[in-house]
Amino acid sequence: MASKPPAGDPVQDAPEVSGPRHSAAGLPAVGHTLRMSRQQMGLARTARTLLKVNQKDGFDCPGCAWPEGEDRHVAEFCENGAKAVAEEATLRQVTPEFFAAHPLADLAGRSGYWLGQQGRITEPVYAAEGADRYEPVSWERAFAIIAEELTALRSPDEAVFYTSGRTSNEAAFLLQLLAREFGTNNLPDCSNMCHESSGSALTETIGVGKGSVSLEDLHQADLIIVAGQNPGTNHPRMLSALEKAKAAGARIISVNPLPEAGLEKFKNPQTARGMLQGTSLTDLFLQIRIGGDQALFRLLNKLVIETEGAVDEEFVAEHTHGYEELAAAAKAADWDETLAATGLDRASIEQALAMILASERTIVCWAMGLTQHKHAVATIREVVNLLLLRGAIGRPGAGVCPVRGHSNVQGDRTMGIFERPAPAFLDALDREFKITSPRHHGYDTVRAIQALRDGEAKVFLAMGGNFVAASPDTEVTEAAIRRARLTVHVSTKLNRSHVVTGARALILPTLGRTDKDVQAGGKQFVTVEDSMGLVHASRGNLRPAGPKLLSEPAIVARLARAVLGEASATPWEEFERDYGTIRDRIARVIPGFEDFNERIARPGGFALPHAPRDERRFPTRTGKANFTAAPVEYPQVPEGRLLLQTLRSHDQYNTTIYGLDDRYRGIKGGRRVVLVHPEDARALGFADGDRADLVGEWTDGTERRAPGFRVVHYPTARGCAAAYYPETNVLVPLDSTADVSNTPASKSVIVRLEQSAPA
Ligand SMILES: Nc1nc2c(c(=O)[nH]1)N[C@H]1C(S)=C(S)[C@@H](COP(=O)(O)OP(=O)(O)OC[C@H]3O[C@@H](n4cnc5c(=O)[nH]c(N)nc54)[C@H](O)[C@@H]3O)O[C@H]1N2
Ligand SMILES: Nc1nc2c(c(=O)[nH]1)N[C@H]1C(S)=C(S)[C@@H](COP(=O)(O)OP(=O)(O)OC[C@H]3O[C@@H](n4cnc5c(=O)[nH]c(N)nc54)[C@H](O)[C@@H]3O)O[C@H]1N2
Ligand SMILES: [Mo]
Repeated sequence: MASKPPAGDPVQDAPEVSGPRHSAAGLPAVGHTLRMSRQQMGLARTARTLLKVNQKDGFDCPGCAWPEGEDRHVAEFCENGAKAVAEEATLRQVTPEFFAAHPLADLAGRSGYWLGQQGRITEPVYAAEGADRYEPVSWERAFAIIAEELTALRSPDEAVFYTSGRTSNEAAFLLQLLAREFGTNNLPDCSNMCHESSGSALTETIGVGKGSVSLEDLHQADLIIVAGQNPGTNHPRMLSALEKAKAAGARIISVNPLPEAGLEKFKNPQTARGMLQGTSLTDLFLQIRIGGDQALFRLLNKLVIETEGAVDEEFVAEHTHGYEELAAAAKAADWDETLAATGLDRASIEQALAMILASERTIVCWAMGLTQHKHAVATIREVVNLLLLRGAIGRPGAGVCPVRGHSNVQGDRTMGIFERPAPAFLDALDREFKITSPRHHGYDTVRAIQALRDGEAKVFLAMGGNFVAASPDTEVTEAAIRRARLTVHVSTKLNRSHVVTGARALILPTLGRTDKDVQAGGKQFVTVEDSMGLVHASRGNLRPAGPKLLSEPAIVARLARAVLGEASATPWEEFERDYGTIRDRIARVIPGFEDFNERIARPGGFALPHAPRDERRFPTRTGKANFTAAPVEYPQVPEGRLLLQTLRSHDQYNTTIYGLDDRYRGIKGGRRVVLVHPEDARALGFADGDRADLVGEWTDGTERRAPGFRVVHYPTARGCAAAYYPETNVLVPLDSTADVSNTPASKSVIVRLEQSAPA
């Protein structure tokens, strides 16, 4: 059976609203999954792919970075993982005829949803300077165009190499090697907009910028705090782990401005009982004001310090630094101020404290609700303070758990996709390849946009992702990209970044996770690292969308030969032939990957070392785990304004829109909605169903507008609002970023509502 043709555009955005659900998954999720998959892939391909997701001989789910675990069911898939697979494995195709029929001006008027629904890109295409549309181009010519522009630059630092988080370890390693041989550390990635704040906070406090727990730890925990995360939609398989932990007696606190369905109740589709009854997950819901988490954790830390016997003194004495400083700062924490910052009541904070004190083994999980604020790094450090006080790190059932987004975003960073690489990494790279890597730092995402805007960067190449839609300040970012000499996108599917281009533009179609990858050296596999530092192989098994697609490692290897030419002693051709030879080099450059090829051959892969987790060793500057005592901050919202968070619906993967519903929040058929507490909305003069423009107010006096939203009365925390990304990225000022990590503060945008002009 063939796939169904995509729906037409313009997409009708007419949301219907029925209020939040109280449980996640269950039968509707299974039905929904199968329907979407069949529409994209047909029946046979649906069965073939869904049976291979996250199996030991299968491919890594491109959905999220949650680990697989030992007890894989035959159908170890979740609704949103299946949607990610269907989106990639679709039989719909974007061919040269498509580009002939749709000039750039036409494509620029289409929604991101429509672009994505057109299918897999089948051939490289090129838009010459001044051309009105993309035309087919040979791979040789495409690489020659890139080489021509790159070698014409005055400095290698005028080039930017962006990476999204689906790129395999092998491709990522080659890409950073190419950038550094070429002479730049301009390697921004989606992580700069995502968990950079976690990496910054964890590196400083525990010495390793990654989470310290395994799935087994979650199963053994007494208490799991889930703060600023919506796993029911974004990490559905995490719900099984929470369910298992609960069954073993764990308690769960969720800290969130929104009551999220998955955290309330989980109906496990893998068990009959789960389907019928479901498990209530959250024991205590702290409905916090946006940005109030640092204040909350600071007060909790004060209360822990003041409770006789609550601090793990042995751990603190032996393994930490800076306790006195934290204790002094915590003393100043104040109930009234904390209640104002958090919007919580005293009784619930006391209840949280009691649960923390009753727990021997505590884990804190978090995601974008903590990382995308001005004071995000300070907030995450405060979370670490709590765990250090309780000695809850480096022992079973306890630790930090930043839950990553893209399926290999953590691995890409391990491979050296980083604008501020450690000198030791560069030393090892230089030794192995006999090159001299630049030592000065490169651009992160925000700085790359500023450089493009200011004419200081001229070539932009993206290994996946959707840079213009995912980045903040859409109008500024689009204008910045349009100033580039050349934009290049290595992509599977069409998106907005392909139609907002530099003077010259290339789209290079590539294999995805589900595709079979055969090179001169035979069938290849790639490797990925999940959110818990486990490395394993991923093998696609589907026929690619066409004979002209190249794999990501092949694209980088051929590009490197075109750009670096004879000057490069790196065996790029060999790397393309046989990815095992790339892994041999990774094994020699990156600690933890010794005997990579041998260890990856074992079913299930292997775990990377993590000093705090494995040996309670903290490789920080002080040689100990560091307490920190940043001043407490929380957003100050002027009268008549709301604090807007920009978040994901249930039917999207970042900028990829699967559909127009957000089932768990009771929203159907549209995405231009703004969720506001009924009393706040009424006070501002908006009834449920009214139409409003969101007007962003930034400290420099500039205003940004996102027009035409349906106001939805919704039980969010008071003073707060929520609307979907990327439609609201126009509202996030480019220089509204987190201190230290420079992550766009896309969860704290001050807005006012204005009556929309009649349509
Ligand atoms: N299906 C699906 N899966 C995905 C993705 C997807 O788009 N779709 N994206 C992937 C990626 S790249 C990532 S990074 C993750 C993102 O995973 P999440 O971080 O879960 O994604 P968001 O939708 O941004 O949700 C943020 C959550 O934090 C809450 N929150 C907002 N502000 C605050 C605050 O100030 N304090 C607290 N305590 N909570 C707050 C919001 O109410 C919401 O529940 O998911 C990954 N998985
Ligand atoms: N306002 C606001 N902005 C945000 C966020 C937010 O919460 N609010 N979240 C931020 C976060 S957490 C993230 S991670 C970023 C996401 O930023 P990105 O990672 O840049 O964006 P995605 O939408 O995930 O990219 C989707 C595109 O990737 C391509 N693609 C998919 N699979 C593959 C593959 O296997 N190979 C290649 N080469 N290409 C592939 C497809 O062409 C697809 O259109 O957005 C950030 N932006
Ligand atoms: Mo992310």
